[in-house]
Amino acid sequence: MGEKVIMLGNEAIARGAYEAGVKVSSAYPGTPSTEISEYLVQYKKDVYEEWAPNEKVAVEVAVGASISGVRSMACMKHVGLNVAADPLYSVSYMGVNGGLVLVVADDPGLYSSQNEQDTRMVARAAQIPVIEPSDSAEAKDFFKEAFALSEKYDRPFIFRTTTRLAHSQGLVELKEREEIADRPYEKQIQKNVMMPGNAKLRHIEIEKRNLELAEAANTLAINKMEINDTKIGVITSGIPYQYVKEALPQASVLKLGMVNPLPRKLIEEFVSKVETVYIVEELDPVIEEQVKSWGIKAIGKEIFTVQGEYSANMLRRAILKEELDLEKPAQAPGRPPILCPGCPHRSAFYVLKKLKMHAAGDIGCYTLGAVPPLSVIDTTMCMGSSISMLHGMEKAKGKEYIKNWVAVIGDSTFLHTGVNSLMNMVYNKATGTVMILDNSTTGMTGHQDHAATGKTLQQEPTYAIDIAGLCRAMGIKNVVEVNVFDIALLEKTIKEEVAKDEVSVIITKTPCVLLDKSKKPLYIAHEDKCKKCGMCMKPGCPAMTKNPDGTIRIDDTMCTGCGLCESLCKFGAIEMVKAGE
Ligand SMILES: Cc1ncc(C[n+]2csc(CCOP(=O)(O)OP(=O)(O)O)c2C)c(N)n1
Repeated sequence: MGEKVIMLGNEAIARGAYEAGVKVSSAYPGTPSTEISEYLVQYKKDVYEEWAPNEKVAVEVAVGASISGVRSMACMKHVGLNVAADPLYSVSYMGVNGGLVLVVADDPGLYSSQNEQDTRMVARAAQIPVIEPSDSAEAKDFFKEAFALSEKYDRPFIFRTTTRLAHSQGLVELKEREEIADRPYEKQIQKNVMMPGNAKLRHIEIEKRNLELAEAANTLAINKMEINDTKIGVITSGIPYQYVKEALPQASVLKLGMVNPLPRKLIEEFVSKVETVYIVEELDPVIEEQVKSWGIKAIGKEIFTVQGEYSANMLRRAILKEELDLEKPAQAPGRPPILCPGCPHRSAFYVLKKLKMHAAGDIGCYTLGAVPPLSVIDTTMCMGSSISMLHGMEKAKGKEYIKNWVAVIGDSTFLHTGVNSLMNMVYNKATGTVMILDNSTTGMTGHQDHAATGKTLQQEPTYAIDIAGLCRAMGIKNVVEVNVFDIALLEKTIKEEVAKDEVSVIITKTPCVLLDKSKKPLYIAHEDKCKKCGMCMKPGCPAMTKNPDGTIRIDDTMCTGCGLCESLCKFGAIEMVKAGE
């Protein structure tokens, strides 16, 4: 018996990777998948792990490692799989050499995402097998199983998790690392060069492999039938299995560890043993539609939602028709999301608002520039899109139309996909202004390093991409770097750059306030000097409040000493009281 420890789902996946003998992992951060790579660092002696600039690159790195003969993986959130869709569909044809598993974390309930897409749909479209664990122990053990199956059937696998699994803890039994010998590399043009003649043959081959796998799924231990009371039979997988066991402890359950392809014979056998079949799956009716297409009567999305997370109570209500008169848990007061006190993004948005600018926004902490009191951002769609959308507006309406517009993008997002959009602006003779809000980190997902921070995932020093130099290398003449808290200079710079009939890039290089742990100055407001003009309140800093008489108070437990309020006060009512030591 190995040691038993409590682990987060993400931690257990990292442990599973270690135990499975994985040698290479590449990832781009994305909640709720980010911590897998961070936990992997503890195994750096045996596993190489890295941050890639985006998910497409991460998947390609993992495919390269697999072809060379080692077990490899890539991690991402669900929308990251869209970025990696191009290699995904083709590696499906190619298959693997060393086992290849892509961890993809879905986010039912949209805790931290821009949509609620279901990775199983993408996997089915790309004909990629999917394994889904229900708790931390399975996260580790099924992950190892995924590598064995990947090699046995020559298929890349997707390991699907959700926020609830990634961020819940459970008991895990540790095992030794399997020492997996590297598979020999063989030059196989037909398998690894996806040009039409080869791909046609591979398509036939993978259809065959998937059928074999679907047959094998009927007897795989990770697909488990639990026959109890046969009045109700539930087909489920992943985290919803836990809700089923809590709400319907007497019911019979078919718990699927592999959700693509489905084990048809096993499902038919299960259905024959029970009276009423329910299919309980969060998000899309992926299992349900297939099962019903086989002529099986089952109840699914007629009574369950396709939105958000499920719960045991929701199942009690829907299946048992229980009128649950539950005491409402105490509600915390609503707190709309806001930028942290001292966040450099606030200063940038304050100036943009003052200039009555519109911004094509992007994904990151700075998306909060869309909400009051800043309300500068008009659009946010997906990573990298701000720059290309601004370009589209200009091409639609002409250069004068975008004179009061900028694109706003973070440093990590710029390197992820923004850089391609900027190339497009230069190439296609755009005149827009792009603001790169460079806070020297991937802030939104919890401070991951990236290609311009000068540190690797293992915190080793490395070459730091020079973002300004990169923009200049594209031929952009107007590349200006500004301290974001120098609001007078920033205002002047924005006015000058948007007036130009050429592409401009303004880089506001000021580190994320949470990165800099040094002691900062503190500011206080002098009530006697305060004229209640409200200027200092405009940027919406959470450290600033009004006294009952309308004068200003600064909460010294929240103030981070950025000085934005002081620079806005014309009456000397805000003063630095404690300089950094
Ligand atoms: C395709 C994709 N991958 C990952 C994410 C998760 N994610 C959201 S914002 C972001 C990057 C934020 O960093 P940055 O652009 O530097 O802005 P900051 O949050 O630091 O202001 C990431 C990785 C996502 N939403 N979409």
